[in-house]
Amino acid sequence: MSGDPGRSRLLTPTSRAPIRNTRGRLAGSYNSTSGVIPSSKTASCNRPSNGSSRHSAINSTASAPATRVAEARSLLAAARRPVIILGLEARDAATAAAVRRLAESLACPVLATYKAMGVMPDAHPQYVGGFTSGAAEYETVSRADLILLVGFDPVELLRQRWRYSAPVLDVATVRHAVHYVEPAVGLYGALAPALAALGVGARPGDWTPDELAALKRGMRAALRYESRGPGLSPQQVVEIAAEAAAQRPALPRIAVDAGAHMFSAMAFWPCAEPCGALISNGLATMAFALPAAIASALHEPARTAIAFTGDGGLFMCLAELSTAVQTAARVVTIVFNDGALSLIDIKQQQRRLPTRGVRWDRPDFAAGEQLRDSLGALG
Ligand SMILES: Cc1ncc(C[n+]2csc(CCOP(=O)(O)OP(=O)(O)O)c2C)c(N)n1
Ligand SMILES: [Mg+2]
Repeated sequence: MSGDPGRSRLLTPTSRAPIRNTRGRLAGSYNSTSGVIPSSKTASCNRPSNGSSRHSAINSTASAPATRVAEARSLLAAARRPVIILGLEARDAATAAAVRRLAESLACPVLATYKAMGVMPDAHPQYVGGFTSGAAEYETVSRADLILLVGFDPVELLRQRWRYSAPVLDVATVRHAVHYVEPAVGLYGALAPALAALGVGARPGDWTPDELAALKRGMRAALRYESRGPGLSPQQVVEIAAEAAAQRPALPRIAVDAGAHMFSAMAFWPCAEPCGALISNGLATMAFALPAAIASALHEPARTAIAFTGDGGLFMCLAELSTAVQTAARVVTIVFNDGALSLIDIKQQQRRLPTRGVRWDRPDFAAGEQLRDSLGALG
């Protein structure tokens, strides 16, 4: 995985086993949330060059009224087992720092939606895992007596019943018109000052470090996926890539496509900073990862970007390999080449439908010398 600038790399894991990671939970999916749950704002990632953020427009909005803050504080003070769930609005640097301070004062577990991954680094002992409106996080969230949503935009999740009875404190830039849950208290406006205000007098509750570590281990175990055939499992591919990436001076940013491979990429890539993983969650379009990785590489030319993509997603935007070469973008493309639209294949099987239109003969992308050489990429 040498980061030879100007040469894009195309890597194909050798797995012949189709990806069947149905234990990973479905997040928002194409056609299922779009148009149903409107997103009022889309937060942007920080510009690393000067630390400022396009998100500042949101953070310059007025703070929540003092009476609301007092209500929120007393809700928090009464809680012994709060849990923090981060959403996409929390990705700017000021909010990420404020989240960390508050979470550490409370010594509570923190979960994050896909787009918010890295706001609390994966390696932090209080970060237990992803929140995808699925089963993996249930063990943690169901133990909470207060759920603190921070910058949580409902566009990211599938529309389904909210499973928890604990009161919700919603700290967001705006009150989202359609939500999964009616909050007990909502603080709407600038996030970082609201979090700082909540932190005044905040103390650790009843969670213990051992309990948090066990919950984190349990969540990772629930997302494990062993290879069932010859070759590497999707999880191994991601872990091998992460090991190689750890040798780089700066951890590459990843961009992840829609599909079954997404579950392993998001669960097993060590995300260390806000926007360290780019994903089209919510609308969840295919063919996102490669162009997003190119954009990342052009934005930060010294930093490698990795596109994790399915073969279906890569086929949709194959010409972008040429863009990567011609713009000298430092991009590594890792294709989960299973010869299928696996996520849809799985859904057909779950509904006992005949397999139709979702499988094809696997091409050998990396050994496809004519394609590779004609693009000027490395295999
Ligand atoms: C533009 C677009 N069309 C259709 C879909 C629905 N969809 C979601 S995942 C998927 C299959 C993706 O296949 P592939 O890229 O090979 O990834 P895999 O599931 O095999 O890992 C499809 C068709 C979508 N998300 N976006
Ligand atoms: Mg596929």
